[in-house]
Amino acid sequence: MKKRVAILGSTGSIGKQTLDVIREFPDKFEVEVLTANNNIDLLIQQAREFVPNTLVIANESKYSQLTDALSDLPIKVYTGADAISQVVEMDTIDIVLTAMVGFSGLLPTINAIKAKKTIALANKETLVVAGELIRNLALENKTNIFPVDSEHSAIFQCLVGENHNAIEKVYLTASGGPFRGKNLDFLKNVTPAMALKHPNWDMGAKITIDSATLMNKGFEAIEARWLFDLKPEQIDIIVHPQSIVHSIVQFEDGSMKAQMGLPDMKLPILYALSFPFRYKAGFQRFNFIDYPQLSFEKPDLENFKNLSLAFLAMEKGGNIPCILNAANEIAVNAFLNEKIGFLDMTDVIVKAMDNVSYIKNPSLDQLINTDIETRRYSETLIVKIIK
Ligand code: MN3
Repeated sequence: MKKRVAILGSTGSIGKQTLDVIREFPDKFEVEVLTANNNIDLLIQQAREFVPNTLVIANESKYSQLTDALSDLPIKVYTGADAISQVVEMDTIDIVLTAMVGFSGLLPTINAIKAKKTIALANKETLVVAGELIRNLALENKTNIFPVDSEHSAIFQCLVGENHNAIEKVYLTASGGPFRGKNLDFLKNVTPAMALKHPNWDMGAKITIDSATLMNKGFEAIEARWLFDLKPEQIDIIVHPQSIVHSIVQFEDGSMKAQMGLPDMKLPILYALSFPFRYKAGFQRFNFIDYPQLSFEKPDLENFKNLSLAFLAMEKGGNIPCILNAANEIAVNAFLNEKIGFLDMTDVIVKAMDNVSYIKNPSLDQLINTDIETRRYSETLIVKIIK
């Protein structure tokens, strides 16, 4: 039996790489649903190649163009953000790969879990915003969430076979991003073009900026907390510029297991789809001679304050991680549009965390409101910075 896959966000970086993986294993996987926000040309091309059961284009103004282009194929086409949340409930889906960017991944993921679908989670913001809620929902519905994020896939792979052996600590590795070793004087003049050049990983714009500020690693700490049921103090960040060791688990006897490989997202994507099996794949192999030294160092919290902000948000809990995420989304967007500087992003997030009202045990509705309120507030901060 082939696994029938729904890919939410198929035209983004992870979505495209997931289709690359599926193309390599036509006897193992089948594309059942593809969704995209705007990129209709690529979505049409993907639909022609994989002929899924159903497509969703979030942007309603592109619906008729999409249906016209595919009128010769037996594909159901829907539009709107609500449609994305609804299609994940389809009986014919075995696994939902969530590769949307930011807060938009939350509601479809919740619906997929309620429909008892296995989740391959690439949208880390879902766990940043509502980790506790998602974790409880997954336990309640007896649904597995398999990580696609490379660090979390590494931890997951280290845990296979350990059954009930407790984790003492996890070390999430970080490349350090393109500005490792730089100080605030340098960082204040960083442009979007400079920040979009990541040394090791080829990713979408939003996550590449998050990697440059180290916010991405902070998000990943929160993601790890909820995926693996850890306390904040059990999570450590270690900078490893070569991105070969993808993360490390330390057990209670002191033993450490690491998962290694060349930085290629196709590997964690395949593992999330193929678990518990490993399929023979032709991915490029690691060569020790190319990497005579693997190095490790402490993260620079003085110059990269976003990482500390994420840990602070994780420790405070409640709706603070949701505020962190929403302020960050607005700040990253403003930075990419050259409205604010690289370091201004941190200021926006700090002010939002200080000023948006705190809720200790937020419901889903309260999280949705926190997201809206934080976006609104952050936009007013950006207007002030521009003046
Ligand atoms: Mn990662």
